[in-house]
Amino acid sequence: MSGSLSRRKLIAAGLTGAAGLTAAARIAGRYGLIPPDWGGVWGPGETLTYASQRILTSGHSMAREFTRGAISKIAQVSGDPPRHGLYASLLATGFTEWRLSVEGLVARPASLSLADLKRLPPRTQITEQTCEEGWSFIAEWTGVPLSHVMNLAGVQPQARYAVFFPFDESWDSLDMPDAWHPQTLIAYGMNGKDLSADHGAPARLKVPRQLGYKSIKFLSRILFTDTLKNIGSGLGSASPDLGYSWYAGI
Ligand SMILES: Nc1nc2c(c(=O)[nH]1)N[C@H]1C(S)=C(S)[C@@H](COP(=O)(O)O)O[C@H]1N2
Ligand SMILES: [Mo]
Repeated sequence: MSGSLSRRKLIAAGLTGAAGLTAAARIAGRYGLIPPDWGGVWGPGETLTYASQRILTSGHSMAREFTRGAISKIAQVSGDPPRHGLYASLLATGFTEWRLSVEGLVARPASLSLADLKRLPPRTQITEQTCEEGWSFIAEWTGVPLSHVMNLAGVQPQARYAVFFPFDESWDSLDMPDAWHPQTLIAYGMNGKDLSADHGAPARLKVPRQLGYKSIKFLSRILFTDTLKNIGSGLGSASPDLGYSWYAGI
C-alpha cells in the first residue's frame, strides 16, 4: 500500500468518531504506530494522537529554535534533586565519580564520565521547555546529541526504545525516531553554565518536541530494548501511572 493512501486513510478514520478510532488503531498497529501505553488510561485516543503525529511529522521535523534575546529570565524547576544517597554524594564531589551507563541492545556497552560526554561533538540549541502544569521557559541547552552516544555504543537494529533512568523514581522512554532526532540531547549545560542540580545535573535528556516531563533529569542509565513490557508497569514511562500519556508531542 502506498504511504499516502495509508496516511489519508488513517486521518480520515480519525475524523469519523468512535468507529473510526478502532479502524485507526488497526491501521496504526499494522504500521508500527502503537504507543506502549495504548492499553492505559488514554486508550485508542492516545494511539490516534501518536499515530497522527508520527505520520504527519515524519521526516525530521524540528522544534522551533530561538535567538539569545528570547531566553527567559526565570527558569522554573519541576522535580527537586534527590537530597540523600548516591546522588547527594556524587553532587558533593562535583560528579567526578558519576558515570552514565549505556546498556542493553548495544554492541559496545559504555560507562561515560562527564568528561567523556564533553569530548563528543556538542550541540547548542535555544528551545522552549513546556511543562504539563502550564508554564514554559526558553533556555539555551548544550549537550551531546543522543545519536552520537547511540553510534558510539552501536545500538542494534532490534532496539525499539531508549529508556532513561535517573537517580529519582521518575523514568521515561523514547522510540527510535525521537532517540535519533538531531535535537534530542544529553544536555550538560544551560545558558552557558554547567547544568545546576535543580535543572538535572550532571546531565539530563532534552526532548524539545515533547512536553517537559519526557526530559529526564539526573541521568544515571540509558537502556536500549525491544520491549517495555517488563519495565515498571509496562507503559513505557512513569507518567502514564500518573495520568500523563507516554507520547507528549507538542
Ligand atoms: N528525574 C527527573 N526528571 C524530570 C522530572 C523529575 O521530577 N525527575 N520532572 C520533569 C518535569 S515534569 C519537567 S516539566 C521537567 C522540568 O525541568 P526543569 O526543572 O529543568 O524546569 O523535568 C522533567 N524531568
Ligand atoms: Mo512537567
